[in-house]
Amino acid sequence: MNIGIVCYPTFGGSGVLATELGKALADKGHNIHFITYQQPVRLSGFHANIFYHEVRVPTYPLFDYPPYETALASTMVDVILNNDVELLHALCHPHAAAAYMAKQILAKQGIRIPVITTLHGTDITLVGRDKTYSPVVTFSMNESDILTAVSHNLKEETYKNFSIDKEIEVIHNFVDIQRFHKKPVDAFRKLISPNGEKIIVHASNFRKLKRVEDVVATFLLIQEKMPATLLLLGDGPERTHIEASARKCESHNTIKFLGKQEQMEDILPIADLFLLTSEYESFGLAALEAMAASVPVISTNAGGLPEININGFSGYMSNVGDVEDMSKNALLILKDNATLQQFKSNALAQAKKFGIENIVPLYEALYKKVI
Ligand code: GMT
Repeated sequence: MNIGIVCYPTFGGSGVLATELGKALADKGHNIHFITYQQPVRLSGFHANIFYHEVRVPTYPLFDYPPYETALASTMVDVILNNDVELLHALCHPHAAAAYMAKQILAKQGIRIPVITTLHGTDITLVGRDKTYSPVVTFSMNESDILTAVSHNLKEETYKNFSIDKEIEVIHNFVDIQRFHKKPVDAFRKLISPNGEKIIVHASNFRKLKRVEDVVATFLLIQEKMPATLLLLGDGPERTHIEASARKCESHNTIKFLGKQEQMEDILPIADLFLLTSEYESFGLAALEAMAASVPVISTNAGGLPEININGFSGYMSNVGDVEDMSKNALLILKDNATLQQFKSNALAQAKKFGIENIVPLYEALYKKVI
């Protein structure tokens, strides 16, 4: 099939989901056309079936806000006409609205282009719900030929917050186990933890909703009981102030900010524990990637997290903000090597349920159905 994928190219989970899906589909022989304003971060290297079409947004002195969606819809039309694209897969807001526009333009030329829209998270729960966007987001969801959500929780949230008159199919996010299930590099582990300190990792885009301050607070409580090092991966609006307050801690040398990292599969395998303290996650792709690297997860029980993290098996869950409980649970896992190894293998077993080979065929089946 010739498939157009429209997404944000950034480090956010939706960009990762779209890029990994595109790569997996390309490996299965489909032609994938990414239509976005920048090469997606995880789309490195050459693949004969993957094409990247950059959306260029010309500026003009009168435009305070260059019309991105117009440029996006026009690029979609151009790409579809010149590459025999058979369907568009949009990662919801604002891509579904632009896809609707492209679909209507092509309909006038007698060309039918079905649109599949995937709801993944903050596009719905935060941004899309805002009154400024909600009418367009609701309309474009209802006009999509097929709507999918990455968790049951997000499906329910969407029904609760929008007037949706069609079925939402749940297709969970997925992970490429082969990629993350790697042997930890001993030299790297030694560098981070020269005296065998436990390595605790968090990765996010440091938005308020991730509550990274709870990650640091949980870590400090763990550290009262055992030597540990915290690696904070990613960057975003909250990083500056969290970094400033971490510097004031007595043990600031054990908290390391590593910034944005593309090679998560090289870092995660050296970790003993992954912390995800978010106030909300529709799914929590970062936690799934950690589990695929055999890293147990201490998370909140918000949103879709209970659909992936199994309490007492792949890790533990606590109420949002309960850093005491999170640290107690972390210590339960880290208390001895046998327990840690058990949680590590449980985490991997749990991640395997979301293996790419189980999930990608579900999207393929939808594509076939809609074409
Ligand atoms: O929250 C992020 O880090 C980015 C965000 C996005 O919109 O790209 O992630 C959302 O989509 C991911 C992929 O489906 C989900 O795994 C994340 O849980 C979800 N984030 C939230 O809902 C807060």
